[in-house]
Amino acid sequence: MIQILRRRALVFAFAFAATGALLLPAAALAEHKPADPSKYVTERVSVSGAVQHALTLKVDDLRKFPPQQVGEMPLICQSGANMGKLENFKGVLLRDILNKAELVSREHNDFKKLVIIATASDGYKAVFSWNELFNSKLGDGVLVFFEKDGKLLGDDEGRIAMVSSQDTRSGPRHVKWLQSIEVRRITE
Ligand SMILES: Nc1nc2c(c(=O)[nH]1)N[C@H]1C(S)=C(S)[C@@H](COP(=O)(O)O)O[C@H]1N2
Ligand SMILES: [Mo]
Repeated sequence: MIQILRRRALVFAFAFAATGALLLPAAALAEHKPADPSKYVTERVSVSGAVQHALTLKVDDLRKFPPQQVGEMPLICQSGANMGKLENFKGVLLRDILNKAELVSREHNDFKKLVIIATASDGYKAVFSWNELFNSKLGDGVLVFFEKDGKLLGDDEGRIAMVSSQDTRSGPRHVKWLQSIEVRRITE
């Protein structure tokens, strides 16, 4: 009897280890490249929170802002790994979008407390501060983009994405499938 139980325990242990070995690499892969990216594709991005005018922008609405074109920039993961390049893409400044939405400021020091949270449809998030976007050169490189090589963005990151092109490691704030931009006052 004890032997049978031992054998069962062994079988369970093997089954557990084998499932783990299969699931772990799948989970690691899914973190970067989902099997079916089409379910994450976003057709519009919302702008909400501490703004005078909440916005919902489709690609055609984004085309109405002053265009920004980037020839190429390196994509470097948070780990330091080289992920290749982002090339020949077109977008608009996140700053221009926020200016259209008009940030809410009730008193002189409110802007310093604003954070801007970019969220993707897979739950991925990146954060900016008001000072980064409006009070530093970094803000000149923060783009919401929607075109590559003159074409709409593919399912792997589109139709709307974002990048902070002057970041040392540019992967983390390359937000694929951008869904929302939320302005929050950190004391709230
Ligand atoms: N929506 C979303 N954007 C994301 C990610 C993600 O998981 N979801 N991963 C980030 C990371 S960690 C990197 S390095 C870059 C490049 O990823 P890629 O090579 O899969 O395009 O995308 C970034 N943008
Ligand atoms: Mo990354």
